[in-house]
Amino acid sequence: VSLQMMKHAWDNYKRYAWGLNELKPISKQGHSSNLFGNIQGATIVDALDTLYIMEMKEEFKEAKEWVEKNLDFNVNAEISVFEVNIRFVGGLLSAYYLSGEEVFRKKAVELGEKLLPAFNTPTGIPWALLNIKSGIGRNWPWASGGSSILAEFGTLHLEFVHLSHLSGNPVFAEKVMNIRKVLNRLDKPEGLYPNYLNPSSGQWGQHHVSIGGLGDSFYEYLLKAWLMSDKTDEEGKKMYYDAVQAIETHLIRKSSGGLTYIAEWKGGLLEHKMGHLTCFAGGMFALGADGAPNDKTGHHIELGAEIARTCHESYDRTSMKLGPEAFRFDGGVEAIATRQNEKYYILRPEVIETYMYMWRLTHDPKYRQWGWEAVEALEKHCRVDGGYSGIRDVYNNHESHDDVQQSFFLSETLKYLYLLFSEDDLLPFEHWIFNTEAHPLPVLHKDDGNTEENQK
Ligand code: DMJ
Repeated sequence: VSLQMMKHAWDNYKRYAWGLNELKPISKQGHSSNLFGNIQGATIVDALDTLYIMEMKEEFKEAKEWVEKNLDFNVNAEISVFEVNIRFVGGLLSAYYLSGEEVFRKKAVELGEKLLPAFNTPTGIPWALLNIKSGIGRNWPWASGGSSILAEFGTLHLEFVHLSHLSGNPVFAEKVMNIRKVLNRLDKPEGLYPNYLNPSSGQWGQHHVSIGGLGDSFYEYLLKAWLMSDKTDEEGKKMYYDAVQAIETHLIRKSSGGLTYIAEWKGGLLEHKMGHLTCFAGGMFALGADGAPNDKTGHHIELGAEIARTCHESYDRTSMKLGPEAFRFDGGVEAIATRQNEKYYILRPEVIETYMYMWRLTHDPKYRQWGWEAVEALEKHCRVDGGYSGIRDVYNNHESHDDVQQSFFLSETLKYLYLLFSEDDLLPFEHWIFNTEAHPLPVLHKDDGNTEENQK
C-alpha cells in the first residue's frame, strides 16, 4: 500500500510541480518554501532513496537524471543550514550509498563545501541561515537574542562525518566535533540543554528545553553518532545517556489517566504540552535501549512503548484519527489539542517512525495495527486527486486541506510505513542509521574501511 501511496504522491508531483521544491496538491502547482532559498527540487532529492528502496526503478532513473542536469548550488540563495543538510545532503548521501552512483557523492560534497562558511562565527557554532553565494550567515530574528538553535546546529553530525569519509577531507568532521567541545565546556541547568545558544558569546540564550521542536534531533544525533561509529564514539554515547537521565528526572511525567508524556521546561517551570515532533522520542529511547547503562535496557524499551502509546492516543482522540501538532495534559484534558493553532496535521512522520522502531525492536503486532490505522486515515482524509495534503483541524468532521505535500511525506512518512510492513533485513539497524529525515547512512564499521557495498 505504501508503494501505491508513493506512486500517487510522486506522479502528481511530477505532473504539476516537477523540478520545484514541493507540490500544492489542491491547486495543482509548485510550492516554494523559503527554507531552501532558490535551491530547487527538494521533493526529488528527498524522495530518491524511498524510490530506490521501493524498487521504483523508472522513477529513480528520472530523478537521477534531474539531479545530474538540474540540481544547481551555484545560486544566490539564503538557505536554512539545517533543512538543506538533513534533506539535500542527507538525501544525496543515501542515494549514493544505496545506488553507488558517483553523481550523488559529488553533489553531496559540493553542497557540503557550500555550507562550510556557516561555521565562521567566534565559537564555530554555525549560523541558522546562510547565503550560499556570498557566504554571509545570520540567525533567525526570533531566536533568543541572536541565538543559534540546538536542534539545528546539533543535527549536522551524521552527515558531516560521512562527508569527511567520502571526500577524504577532515574539515567537515572537525566542524561538528568542535560543536560538541563548545557544549561540553558549558554548565547545563539541571543537566539539561537549553534550545538557544549564542554563537558569538558562546552562552546559552533563554533557558527553554524541549525534546520536540528546537531540541529534538540534537538528542537523536548523539545516540545515532555513537551507533554509526560502530559504538566507538564514547563521547556521543555519554552525552546521550546523561541527557536522557536529566530528561527523565525533569521532563517526563505521567498523567492521572496513566499516560506518560514529555513536557517542555521553561526556566524551571513545566509546560504540560507535547508536540507531534516529540513523538519521535519513543523510537529513540527504544533504539538506545541496548546500550543503556546500569541494566536499564528494559526500562528504555518500556519508556519507548509508553511514548508510542501516548502518541497513538493523541491520534485516536481526534475525529480523523490523525494526530494534532501539539497536545496537552492540563485543564482537564489528556493527549488533546486545546488551542486552535495546534490542531493541524501536516503529514508528519514521527508517530509512524516510533511505531516502526517499536515493531522492529519488540515485534508486538499492535504497532503494525496502529500503523495501519494511520494508513487508513491518510487515505481517507489526506489523499486528494492531486496528491496528499495536510489538514487544518483533525478534530473537525470535514477536511480543510492546507494544500501542501511536504517533501518529508515522501522521504519519511511513506518510507517508515514501508519499513513497518517489511522484513527486518531490509536496511537492518546493525548496518544502517536513519538521519532525522529518514535517509539511511551506513554504519562505519571499525574493521572494513570502505566496503559499504557489502552492507546492502
Ligand atoms: C522533518 O524535516 C524532520 O523529521 C525533522 O527532524 C523534523 N521535522 C520534519 C518532519 O516533521
